Amino acid sequence: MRKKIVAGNWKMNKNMQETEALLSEVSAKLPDTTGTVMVSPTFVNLASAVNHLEDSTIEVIAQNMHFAESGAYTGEISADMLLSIGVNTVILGHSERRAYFGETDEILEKKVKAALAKNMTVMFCFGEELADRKSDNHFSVVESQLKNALFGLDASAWSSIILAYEPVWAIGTGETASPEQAQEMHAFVRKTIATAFDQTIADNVSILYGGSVKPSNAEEIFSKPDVDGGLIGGAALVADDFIAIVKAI
Ligand code: G2H
Repeated sequence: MRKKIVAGNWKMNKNMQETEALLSEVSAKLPDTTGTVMVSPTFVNLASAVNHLEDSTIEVIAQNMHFAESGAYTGEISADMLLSIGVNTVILGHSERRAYFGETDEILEKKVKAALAKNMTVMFCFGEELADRKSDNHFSVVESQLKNALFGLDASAWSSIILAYEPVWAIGTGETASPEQAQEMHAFVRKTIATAFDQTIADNVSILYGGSVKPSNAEEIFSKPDVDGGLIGGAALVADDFIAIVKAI
């Protein structure tokens, strides 16, 4: 069965002391929830975050990883390194990785396969740019992102995949997709997966929405039948805002 998830993507924010402080506040204020709560500090603070949250239900996840096992890849992080500190879920394909670090569908397919080969869970991000939506190409762009990176996987891999639809025009802009736009795309994604694989896989995969989710809009977005929670950027950096969003699932 699919899970309800709220995940905080901290991006390149918070030094070590600030990370500890935010984790303490979030864990102290965490409400009882049937959903899964995840946070993703930067790489340098991941190991201490895992230790800090040892007695918490909050899961610590990574923002990225390299597809190679190990080797001469200066500045990169492998799946084994993440697993060795107790991190077994990784965000892949975030639009900022695609836009600023040249991550193509081909690279992402390799990363997804590398993570799954190590039994990690992948939170795979996808979404169209404003020009795609304006030209009415948003469905075909999303379909090709999913197809290129994920549709070559075995059906069994889907139990280790979480999807996150993040329309690029709504990321960090304050502009949010309407709950109807989110629902429409999430339903389309589920239908596309049902066609490529089967209905059970489509029904069981969690599809999160990301892009300027905040306390004031979370409940309405999460109330849509095909929206299973959110990937939260800016609002995850303020404990009270993040907690309010957790309460909305
Ligand atoms: C989208 C989102 C989290 P924000 O990138 O991944 O960020 O909520 O700041 O738009």
